[in-house]
Amino acid sequence: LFSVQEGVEETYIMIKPDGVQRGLVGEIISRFEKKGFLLKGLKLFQCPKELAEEHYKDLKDKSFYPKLIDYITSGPVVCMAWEGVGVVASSRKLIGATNPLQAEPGTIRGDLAVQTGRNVVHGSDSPENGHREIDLWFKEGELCQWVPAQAPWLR
Ligand code: FUP
Repeated sequence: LFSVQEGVEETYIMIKPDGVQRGLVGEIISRFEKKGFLLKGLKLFQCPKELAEEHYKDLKDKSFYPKLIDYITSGPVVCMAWEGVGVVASSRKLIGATNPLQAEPGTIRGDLAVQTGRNVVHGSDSPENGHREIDLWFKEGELCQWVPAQAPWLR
């Protein structure tokens, strides 16, 4: 047994307010846990408007932007940092297409959502954005560096 270090990335995953209100928190966390990624940070958080605007700044000019900001700030979200080999692209696969009606069955959005504007979960779209978003949503001291006991079997 050996530990694979190459290609280790981190990604920011967030359960959006509809996921929290619908009681899907455990189900969604479970999919990342079972896949074998490593949870580095986790909190329930009421997002201030300024933070939502910074997170989605690239979408500022889109017609749906004001509604998106209202949605993300409408109730608590669950913020997570996950680590693993290829975790950014793999998480996007686990999450599924932006429009849940186009998301494959077996993906989180494919199984649990219907509307693009209520698509239950966010995942960073690149390793660079993974770092940017984890820095944005977590303060120093909120992330744990740890090695799980079963690491040799997964990593
Ligand atoms: P994704 O990376 O799958 O979260 O998708 P985007 O970054 O393109 O979009 C971010 C969020 O904007 C989506 F999760 C939902 C919202 N959105 C809309 O409300 N309408 C659209 O047409 C596209 C995105």
